[in-house]
Amino acid sequence: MIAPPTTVDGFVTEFLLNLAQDRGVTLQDSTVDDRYLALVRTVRGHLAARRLETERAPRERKTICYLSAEYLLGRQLDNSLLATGLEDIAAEALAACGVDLDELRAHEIEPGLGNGGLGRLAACFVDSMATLGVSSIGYGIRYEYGIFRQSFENGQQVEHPDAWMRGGSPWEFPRPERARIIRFGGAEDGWAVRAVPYDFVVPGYRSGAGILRLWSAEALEPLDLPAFNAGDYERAVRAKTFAENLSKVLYPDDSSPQGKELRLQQQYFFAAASVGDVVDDLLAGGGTLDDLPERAIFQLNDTHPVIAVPELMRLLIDEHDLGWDTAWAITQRCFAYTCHTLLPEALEVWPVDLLRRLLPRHLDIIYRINEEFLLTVRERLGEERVAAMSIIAESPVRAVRMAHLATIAGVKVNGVAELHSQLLRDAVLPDFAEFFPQKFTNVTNGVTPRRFLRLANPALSALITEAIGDGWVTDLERLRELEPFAEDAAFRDAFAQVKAGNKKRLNDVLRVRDRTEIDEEHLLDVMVKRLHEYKRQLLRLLHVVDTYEGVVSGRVAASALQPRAVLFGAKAAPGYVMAKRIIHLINAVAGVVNDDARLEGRLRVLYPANYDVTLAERVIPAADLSEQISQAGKEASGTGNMKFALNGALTIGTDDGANVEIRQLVGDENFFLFGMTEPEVAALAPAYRPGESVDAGARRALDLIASGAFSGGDRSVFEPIVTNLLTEDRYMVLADYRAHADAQARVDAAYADPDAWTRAAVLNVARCGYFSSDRAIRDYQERVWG
Ligand code: 26W
Repeated sequence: MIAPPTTVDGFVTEFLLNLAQDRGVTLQDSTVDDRYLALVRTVRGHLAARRLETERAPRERKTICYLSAEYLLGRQLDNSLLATGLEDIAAEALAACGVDLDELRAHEIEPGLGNGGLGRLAACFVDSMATLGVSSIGYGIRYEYGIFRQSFENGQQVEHPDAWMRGGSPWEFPRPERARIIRFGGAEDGWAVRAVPYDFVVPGYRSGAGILRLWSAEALEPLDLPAFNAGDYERAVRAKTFAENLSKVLYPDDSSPQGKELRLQQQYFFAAASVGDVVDDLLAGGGTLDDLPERAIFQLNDTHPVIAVPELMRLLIDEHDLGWDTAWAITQRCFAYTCHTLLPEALEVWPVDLLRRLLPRHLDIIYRINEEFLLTVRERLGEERVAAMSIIAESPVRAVRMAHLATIAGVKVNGVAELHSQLLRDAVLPDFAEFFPQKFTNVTNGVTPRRFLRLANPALSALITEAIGDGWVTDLERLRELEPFAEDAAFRDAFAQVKAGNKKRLNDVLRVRDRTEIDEEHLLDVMVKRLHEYKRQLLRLLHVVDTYEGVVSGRVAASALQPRAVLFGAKAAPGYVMAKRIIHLINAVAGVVNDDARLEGRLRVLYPANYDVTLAERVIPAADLSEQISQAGKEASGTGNMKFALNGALTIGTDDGANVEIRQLVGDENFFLFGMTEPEVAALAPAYRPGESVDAGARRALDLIASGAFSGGDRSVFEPIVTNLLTEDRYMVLADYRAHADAQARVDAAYADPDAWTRAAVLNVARCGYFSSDRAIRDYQERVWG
């Protein structure tokens, strides 16, 4: 094999060669784009070599096939340089050429092929599997347009297409020779598209590699030539346009499925392509179908790929002539299901009518699986449990409950944090937990320490490495060794300086992308995540408004405020009207508060548009305070919460999701807990009357919003928000208001002693090593993949 360059000179040569051969330019007349693409080529050569090396190594028995409709990857350049150990060589080589590496870094458009937590988790997991040397392949969809780009016009969200591939997609390897045909419909009304895979090499840190295989949809025939020749140009490309629509755009809905036909087509498209790919590989390698469960496991990232279950049955029965029982015995050992939600409305169901039209054979298979399953339910638990456990829901329309199908077919079912897994057993799927007690397990989420600590926070990484060596990058529990340094004044000083430096680094990007900045002396208070009512951005905002009202009404002296910058980052699903109204309100409050001299600049609200992985990498290391304030029992896990704690922010949070485990690890004294617990929420719910006992501070905030103070005197703009809180308040913002405000007061008091604050921050870092996605993957190996 041709060894890629691992010296500065070799790197220079390769880079210049790529400029000349790929871009057809010399260094002198190259554009940033040319230089960026030539650099990617150079680095990609190392990734390819790594991949080949990994493939030649003796195969592990079982390959983990991670099926996910979303991968929120973030930029690739820095991670690739880190993983291959080329960081210093590339920096020196480019410097020698007079090329600005930072400019090339900034040139990369991140592939945003996911909505939020679920998609980012998938990206962390493929990183960890590659690093741990787990034989793995991630399967997904190569969306031409990822999560929309968000801008604000008059404070309101506007969505723009995310053309992330404009300028090419230089990291991927097209694999047209592995293309497959995917068929939809029945015998009479059938149609088909071609699924073409594009491989991204997922480099492990310093060794190993996995691949991410993303499917792109193409028409079987690119052009209807007779139609073209007849002058009907529209009809000539109709089939092509239709086929390409399948992988055209990521659905921007987070947590509320819309039952759209195209979405089901996307799901089947990538699930079928992936299952077929794995089975072909097995047979090509001399394996037999009986070997499949020993050789592969399909990990279902939520219900989006669950149609893979009947697809494997169809493949085994219709194309490989196995009998039903043999096929079912194999299938039942090949899948495992991870649930990522607790919201009932996020559990996917597909109308039977739609399935009958699009995938009639699969519907038949689902019916038979259900029939046989319900027979045993009837026998063991009695007729009265059948309706609740059926895969088929009868109302409001006949529909397939994908979570039931996944649970029946899976070897294991897991939630994503201790509390979530418990609620999954007790509240979401209680009948199934009783029927299959041994199936249910927990794997608490994790995040990759490479991207979210080593790369995002270079200064803290250097400080940690100086103190305890660099083993933490692949063994994050070693952060424990930092604990004694919390008592070391010089270390605390250095730590505080790192935080200050990270605020400067944040400002470097905020100034360019948003023409704004934070005051580097302010406590940086951050709430970044998708905009959803259950996450309760409104709870944070009401307290901001209450604080503002206190000063302008003269009850509180501005000089008494702990200076704070409150930073929000969030996209709303385009059809989620209330979420968009909340975005409008945040921007409106920011406009008024930031302009009011009476606050003496001690309270600032920032809302940079288009929060994405790239911005997260700057915001998280700079944060002092992490807002994790969902209604208890609603956030399955959260992963931002882990990233903040690992970067030395303290959490203000409810007893929800993985917050529970973070608090247990860092200790109560290093965490600002507030609010009702999940059992308290459940107990209050039936009798909750939000308007009846509104806290005085919340009342002042609501009145000020209702008065039109943030809408130029127009009382109608935000009236629906106020009315909703006072009459419905589904997520009990008002019930938790006082507890939240009091916790914020505790934050202020704690921040007034900077040294004590820093001590707590150091302990957060030292005690959160558990939240590495490496640990999560090991847990999957032990508890799920066996
Ligand atoms: C459109 C239907 C739909 C339904 C659910 C789309 C997306 C979902 C996801 C399950 C939502 C999601 O991203 N869940 C998040 O998963 C993270 C990773 O496990 C958790 O940390 C978050 O708490 C959870 O909200």
